[in-house]
Amino acid sequence: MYTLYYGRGAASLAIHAALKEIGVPYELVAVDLEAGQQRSPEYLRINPQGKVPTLIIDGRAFHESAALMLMLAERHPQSNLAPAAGSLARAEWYELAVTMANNLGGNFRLWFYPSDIGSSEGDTAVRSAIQQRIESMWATLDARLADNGPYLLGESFSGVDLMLTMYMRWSRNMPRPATDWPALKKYADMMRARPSWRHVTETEALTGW
Ligand SMILES: N[C@@H](CCC(=O)N[C@@H](CS)C(=O)NCC(=O)O)C(=O)O
Repeated sequence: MYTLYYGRGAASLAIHAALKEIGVPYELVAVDLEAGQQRSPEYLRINPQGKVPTLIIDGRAFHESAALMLMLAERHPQSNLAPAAGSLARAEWYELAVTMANNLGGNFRLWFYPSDIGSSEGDTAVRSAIQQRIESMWATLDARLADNGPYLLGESFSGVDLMLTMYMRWSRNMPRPATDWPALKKYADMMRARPSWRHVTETEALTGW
């Protein structure tokens, strides 16, 4: 049994959708980030960094959304989360997961939490640099999907599509959201119609996609 500690629309979103895709039983525990529940002594005991997600697997707590996606794919090889272990498609899948976590994950963290580096939303130079890095990734991924879609791995859906959809959603209030790029817009429409995505959207009561 899995237990996912999640924040609405947060980095837990892709893992929530992945659990739904696998079809295993899981429990959800909401962490109210706005109320600061992630810094409560109880939560810090299972996640000393005070962040979501935390996934409890067989009584042990694990963190980092990309790592959790990798773990779930490994634990459920029959699921649609990743291509066969050892295949070149799996190698490509690892590359995509790590690239997105490093680039989009890192830059979005700075976008939403500028105080991590002693900056603020008013620091236009830093803000614009982060925005450019994120937009450059959208351009790369847009070209990839236009050339060889409809999914990141071409014909087959996989867990990295849940990661990308989550990151794209986070850009919805940015000056140029991911959906400004045509292939990404088509991709978002397809992914948002996916039953697992619709399920997490409803369960987490997300608005504004
Ligand atoms: N690299 C981590 C990032 C986790 C993260 O920054 N989560 C945010 C929500 S998206 C969070 O917990 N924020 C609360 C806080 O930092 O106080 C992951 O992908 O799991």
